[in-house]
Amino acid sequence: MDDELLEDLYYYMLLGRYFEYGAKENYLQGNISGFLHLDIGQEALSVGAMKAFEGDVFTTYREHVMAIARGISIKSVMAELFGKIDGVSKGRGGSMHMFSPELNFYGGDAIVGGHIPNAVGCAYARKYQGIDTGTLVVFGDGATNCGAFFESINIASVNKLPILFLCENNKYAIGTHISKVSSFEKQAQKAKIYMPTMEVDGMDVVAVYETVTQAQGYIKEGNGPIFVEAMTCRFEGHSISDSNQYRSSQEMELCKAQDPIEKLKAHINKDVAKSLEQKVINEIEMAVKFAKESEEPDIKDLKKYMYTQEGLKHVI
Ligand SMILES: Cc1ncc(C[n+]2csc(CCOP(=O)(O)OP(=O)(O)O)c2C)c(N)n1
Ligand SMILES: [Mg+2]
Repeated sequence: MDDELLEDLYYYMLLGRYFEYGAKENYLQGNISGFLHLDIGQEALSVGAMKAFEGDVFTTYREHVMAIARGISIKSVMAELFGKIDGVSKGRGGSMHMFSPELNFYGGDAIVGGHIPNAVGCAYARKYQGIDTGTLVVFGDGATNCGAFFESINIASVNKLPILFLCENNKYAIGTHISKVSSFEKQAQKAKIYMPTMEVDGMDVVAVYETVTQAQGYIKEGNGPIFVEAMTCRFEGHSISDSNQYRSSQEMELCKAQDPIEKLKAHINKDVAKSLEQKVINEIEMAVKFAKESEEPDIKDLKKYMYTQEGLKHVI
């Protein structure tokens, strides 16, 4: 991998990490309300996958960093968290609903596993249209216990749909350890009778980038669906209101020792790393300022955008 790409991956992981720090701080100050699921620790997966994959993307609710790595500006992601009109979803979606049809990014879903059938429908449409770039759907380990997941892998397999199922296995669904709700530690076990599966270290951005590139190559050749499982680890509680007390300090130490940003930093020129960090800090400050200064949506527009409008033309 060349230095330019490595620096780009590093920059986006750092931007994502500082974005989440900014979001957390502003939530605690009362500037952001509603749900907030932070991606701190899981940036390698979010950035590696978004940078590698070219087609349509459906994500989980833990999606700020994916939205940013996909190309949505940090100003409009931050303004969305603040519920302001300059937000990417015009302040109507919040943390779990970043949506940009221009970037083929159909965002998160508050219903665990609910977006997986939507992504399968999109892959079906793309196959019908003769578009081969494929659809990427990202979901957690917990989502693989939903009926919708099993129905989706079955339909994708029987129709040989161009879809990449990417499981973000952080071993927890809120505070429930995977061993209590899943017969398998590795969720690929559930998919492998339907399609080929791959496993990747989700704390290594280069490995994620390369694996997703390879998996996209497979679906582009018309082979049908593929399942990738990325083993990862979140550094914070499930959401801002979860104090993470169900994980021991020893478990957290092991988790943080795998910090994907620190791992990549060792391969980045020191001066470059330093200047990127300063750039990121300035950008986040500007994004917060932008979000604070942006207007609240007008109450008279409450029903606007509820039914089909311009944007949806890009989807179908
Ligand atoms: C259908 C449904 N059931 C339950 C919930 C509550 N809930 C929100 S997140 C979550 C855990 C999901 O865990 P996982 O899929 O592993 O994703 P992670 O948060 O670890 O990224 C649950 C049970 C929900 N939002 N939707
Ligand atoms: Mg999980």
